[in-house]
Amino acid sequence: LRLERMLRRALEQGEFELHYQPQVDASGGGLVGVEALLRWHSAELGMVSPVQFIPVAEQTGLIVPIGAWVLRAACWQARRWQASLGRELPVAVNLSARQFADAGLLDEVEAVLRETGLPGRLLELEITEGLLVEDPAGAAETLRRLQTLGVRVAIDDFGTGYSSLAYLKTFPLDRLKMDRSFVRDLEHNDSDRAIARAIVALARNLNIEVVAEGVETARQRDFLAGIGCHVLQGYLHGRPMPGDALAQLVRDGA
Ligand code: G
Ligand code: G
Ligand code: MN
Ligand code: NA
Repeated sequence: LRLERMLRRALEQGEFELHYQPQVDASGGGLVGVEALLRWHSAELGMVSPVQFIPVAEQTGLIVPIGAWVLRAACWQARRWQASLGRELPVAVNLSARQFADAGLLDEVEAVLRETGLPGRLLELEITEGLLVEDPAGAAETLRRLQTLGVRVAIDDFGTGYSSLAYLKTFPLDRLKMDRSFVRDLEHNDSDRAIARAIVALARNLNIEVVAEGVETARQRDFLAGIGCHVLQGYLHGRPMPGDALAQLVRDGA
């Protein structure tokens, strides 16, 4: 309850900030986009991890206004990059189940794109697989409408939830993010290598791009590039960083 009150205040006081983690092309290594990750600098608590406050925000429903802030801030940032860097940098935003189910989501996305002037194709929404399984009909309709806005959709943490492989062909999905639990032990674990290969093969056959998460070593990178994974994200290529730092990275040649 205390945290709920503090989260509400955080939104009013501007204590939230977005950091952006690079996503690079697995074959060339160039920057192809970023994932926006929420940070909370609490006046009282200091830095609080989203792992701690996102669940509270979800339980209390505060994730809806917080998520709306995230969406707007990320789109403005991508728009500013487009203007200042002279190049397009797609931004991926995490959506919680509650936001995805919210009746206002589509109007909100449409309004933010209009307000910022960001082309829909430069916005990607990350959702988890569970939410497709829970309400397939509703999800299909929401995804279809997002697609008409040009907004891309990625399945986050792929392979950890209630997977139904059937939904991969049923829903209009653009990307699949291989969960970092499969990436972590790639060098030592035969099963993880087999799973990674299978995920990439499946996605490629369905024309879905694969992003590997949590890439920390050159060996993981080389293996993933070798099996045909399209995009890599992880500390090897960059930690989540403020928008200005990311712009500097691009100016330095990323
Ligand atoms: O960046 P970090 O490792 O601290 O993120 C931890 C978790 O918080 C991740 O699972 C990530 O998806 C989630 N998260 C980060 N930012 C957001 C956000 O803006 N919205 C939602 N719903 N989840 C987020
Ligand atoms: O659940 P989601 O994929 O949205 O979470 C992304 C989270 O993963 C963020 O909290 C981010 O800080 C974290 N992360 C990003 N790259 C790495 C990495 O290379 N290793 C580890 N352990 N975590 C990472
Ligand atoms: Mn994510
Ligand atoms: Na993930």
